[in-house]
Amino acid sequence: MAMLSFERKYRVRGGTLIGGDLFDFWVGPFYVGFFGVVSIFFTVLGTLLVIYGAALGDTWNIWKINIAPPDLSYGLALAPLEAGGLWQIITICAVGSFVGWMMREVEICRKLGIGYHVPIAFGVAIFAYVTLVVFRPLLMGAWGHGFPYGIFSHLDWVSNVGYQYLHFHYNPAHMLAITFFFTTTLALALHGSLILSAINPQKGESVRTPEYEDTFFRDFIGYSVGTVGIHRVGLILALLAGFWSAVCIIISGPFWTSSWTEWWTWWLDLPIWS
Ligand code: 07D
Ligand code: U10
Repeated sequence: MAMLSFERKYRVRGGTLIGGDLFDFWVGPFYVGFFGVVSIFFTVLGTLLVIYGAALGDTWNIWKINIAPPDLSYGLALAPLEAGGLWQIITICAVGSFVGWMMREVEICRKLGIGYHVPIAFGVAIFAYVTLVVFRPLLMGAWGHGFPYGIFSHLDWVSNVGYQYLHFHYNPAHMLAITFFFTTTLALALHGSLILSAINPQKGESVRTPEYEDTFFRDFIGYSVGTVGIHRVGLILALLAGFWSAVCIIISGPFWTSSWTEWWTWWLDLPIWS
């Protein structure tokens, strides 16, 4: 089917969550929708505020531009614009833009009658971000605990916060998150290479069916998770990576204040040793 004729078939009105027919149209290839407008609004405003914040700072070096959150002394209050207030408004814009983007995905799913897997997956990424800049600062009593918006500055923040707990590698949830991130790349490497090996043959050779893919893994490791299954595995691994990332940072401070190496003394304290 030519691109335009299939677009005509699938681009149906309705399925919107808010506003009815308002903004229920496409601009070129992009669906707009109420949430598209919301997302673009916050993205443009947030970006302009970042540029304004950079102009207030002392560098245009892209690596060093930094929009810092308020000093801890402001607690959970609003801060003056140039003393962290910009960071606070930019954070609102970021959350508005990400959530708008996710809701736009929901509306497109509704139009197409497909599952909500994509917006749910994006929701987990948003959850990790909101944990860093909203939930943890709220629990710790100051917006100053959010991370600064800047390339080097956010790296410095990660390093400093990591060393506040002496050795962040010993954080068990951080271990899990990293394990899931790495396992996700393993799963995608296996899946991408398996698919290409079967459906991208040399000239003159035929494309192989999914049975060949199954058989490769049955011969190789005695088990195949299957063509639908590998996508379930991939999605759940990736979502758990984001989820445990959020957990690893929310427990650092609000629920565990000493070094993460010390957490492991529960092992030495087990009654079986005495
Ligand atoms: C947060 C992203 C959400 C994204 C959204 C969308 C746009 C649009 C558009 C450019 C969750 C954004 C969209 C902006 C842009 C255009 C076109 C995803 C998020 C909503 N660590 N560590 C993690 C490793 C160490 C520390 C996570 C590894 C040290 C702290 C992950 C190592 C110390 C924190 C991770 C390692 C330390 C983390 C990050 C190795 C420092 C966190 C991924 C090999 C001395 C952070 C929730 C993430 C976290 C985090 C990995 C080492 C400290 C698991 C592999 C030992 C303080 N570390 N780390 O969160 O959990 O993804 O945040 O050494 O806060 Mg760590
Ligand atoms: C493909 C395909 C396709 C198919 C296919 C396939 C690719 C076309 C046709 C083929 C695919 C498959 C066959 C599937 C492939 C599978 C994968 C890619 C990977 C899947 C992996 C999983 C589902 C599981 C991953 C699990 C993870 C990441 C979590 C693991 C966690 C741990 C090991 C624990 C880590 C320890 C931590 C964090 C410390 C904290 C500890 C505690 C909280 C308590 C427990 C700890 C102790 C008590 C300490 C003591 C420790 C001990 C004793 C050691 C324990 C050691 C362990 C290892 C557990 O394309 O389509 O179809 O078929």
